[in-house]
Amino acid sequence: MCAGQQPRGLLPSAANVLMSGRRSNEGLHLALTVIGALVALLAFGLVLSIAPELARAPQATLTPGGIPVGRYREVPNTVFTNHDGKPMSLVNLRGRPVLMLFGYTYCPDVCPMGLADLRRIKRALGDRGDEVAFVFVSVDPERDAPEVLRRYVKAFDPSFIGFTTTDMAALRKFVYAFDGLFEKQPPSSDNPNVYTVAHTSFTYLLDREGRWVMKYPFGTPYEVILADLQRLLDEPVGAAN
Ligand SMILES: [Cu+2]
Repeated sequence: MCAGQQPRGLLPSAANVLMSGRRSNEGLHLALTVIGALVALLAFGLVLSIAPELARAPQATLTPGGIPVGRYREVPNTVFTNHDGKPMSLVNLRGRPVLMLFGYTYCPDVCPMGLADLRRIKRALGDRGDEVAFVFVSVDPERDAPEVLRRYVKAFDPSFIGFTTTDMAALRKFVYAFDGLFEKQPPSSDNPNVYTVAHTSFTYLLDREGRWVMKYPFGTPYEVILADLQRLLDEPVGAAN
């Protein structure tokens, strides 16, 4: 189950709603609808509050729909284990814009939909698709071993990259740096391996220099992200300095 971005203080109560709603599908759906509405309101409010800044920013030509971040935020150089079991960080992807998602391979809904959109974007880019790095960062390292991640991300596209780490503190720091959250939910049965992880469902766009440029709420049409990405690809290297 995937909750959207919530202010930090709200997540535990949202998680409680989800947990108590698990007894009946109706309650669950209501909870998800309420969370969806909150996310939409929050995203709309953020867009409104940032709009004047967007008009002055160098990336003002980016398509409305995403939320500009401003390219000044520090992005941690956290070293993950990639889908091949090798150390890798965002630093290794410099030179290419990055589209990134947080999620987990057992996710029933949001992650498969988000990755399917990344595949649409990759295909729409044609040959230029290879100039972009598509990264899926696991928030469920317990189950998402590199081999599991590899099978999962490669099923969407052979070029997709999976990141995982057993260092939970480092993972939290990384996700928090993107204003993200994740929270493992209690198992729904006696089997401790059957559980969901509530997590932020934004798609993140980084430029060639590894600077965080935009974030897109879940459900943003992939064409919006594609258009921003194409503009980034057309930027001369170092243009946004
Ligand atoms: Cu998910």
